[in-house]
Amino acid sequence: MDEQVIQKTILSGIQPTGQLTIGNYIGAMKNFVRLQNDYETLYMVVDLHALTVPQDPKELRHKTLSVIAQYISVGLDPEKNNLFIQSHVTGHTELTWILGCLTGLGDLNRMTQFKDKSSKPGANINAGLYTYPILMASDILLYNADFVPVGEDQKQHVELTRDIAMKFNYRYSDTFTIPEPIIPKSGARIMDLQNPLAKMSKSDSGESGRLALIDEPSVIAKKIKSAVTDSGSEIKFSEDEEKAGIRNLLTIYSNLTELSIADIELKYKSRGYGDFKKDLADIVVEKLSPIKLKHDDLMKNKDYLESVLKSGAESAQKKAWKMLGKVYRKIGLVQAAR
Ligand code: ATP
Ligand code: LTN
Repeated sequence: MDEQVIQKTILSGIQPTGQLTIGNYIGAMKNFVRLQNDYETLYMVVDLHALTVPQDPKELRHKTLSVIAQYISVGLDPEKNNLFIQSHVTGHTELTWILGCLTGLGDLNRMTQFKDKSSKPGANINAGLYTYPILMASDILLYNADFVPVGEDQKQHVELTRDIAMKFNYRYSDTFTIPEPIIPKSGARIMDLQNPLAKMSKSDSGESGRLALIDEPSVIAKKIKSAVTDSGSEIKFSEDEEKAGIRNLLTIYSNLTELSIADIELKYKSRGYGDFKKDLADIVVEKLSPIKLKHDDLMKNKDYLESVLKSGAESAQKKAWKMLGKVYRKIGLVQAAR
């Protein structure tokens, strides 16, 4: 008899809140690509999460498709991965309600992302921003994901997901898999090029602080050239606060070339920031140009993107219904006659 190999499940999502940055790539997407061959993988565009900040409807539609195109452009094979849009699958918001009834306000109050986003001047502090982590927990638990590749800033949300899952399992018997985050050792928090003490973010960073995967090569070169460093000149990785700029650039360099920091330091031993930045710009352009070309091409082929999304959502929906049915039964909702 053939032995059936049960693959573990990987799941992650990215918000269509702007153009994907090199931070999203190094912190999360590089791992999405690396893991695609050995696991059952589900990668979503979390459009419902994006609604926690005001969105222009037309732009949101465009950005959502653009993220799917960028998933494929960085190397995710639609034949091997379930690529889909969160709102295409029924179950995420239903489970959010159920898990919300198990989540303490104290837990939500501890979430640093909520504290950061709601303390920004002029922030639109809505209930969605507050309950955001419960929707994320539903995304993960609905598919019994074993591993969740994310950047450092999402670690706390995955921890909350684990707590919610354990609470449910304890109260209603074993139901959910307890997920674990997969966070890269280097590059889990790429910083803003203009303010290297803040995270590079696709919606919060200014234009010159972030490198978009689909930036034009000339724009990339300009942004790297004007990246904030310090008055020193030595290319050296240091934890000192004033060295945050060069430390960030070294991290990007190392992640795109797979050279160790020590090797890069050696290579630039007697050279200055100018030389280093010029080389880094070439490296980033070489890495991102094919991604941009492929993305631009895919965006002209909406029929193809729609076919990818259709099959991704169909297979995700089957899993979601199954899990939601199980949860409904366990908590005592009467099964609907069909
Ligand atoms: P927003 O600015 O809208 O909050 P974002 O740029 O922070 O968005 P998300 O969609 O929230 O990006 O994150 C997608 C994935 O990319 C998550 O796994 C997140 O941890 C990771 N990520 C985001 N920014 C960075 C960064 N600067 N460095 C490393 N990983 C990052
Ligand atoms: N909150 C995440 C995006 C996200 C996510 C998920 C990540 C929503 N649902 C499920 C992993 C698994 C963020 O990066 N801001």
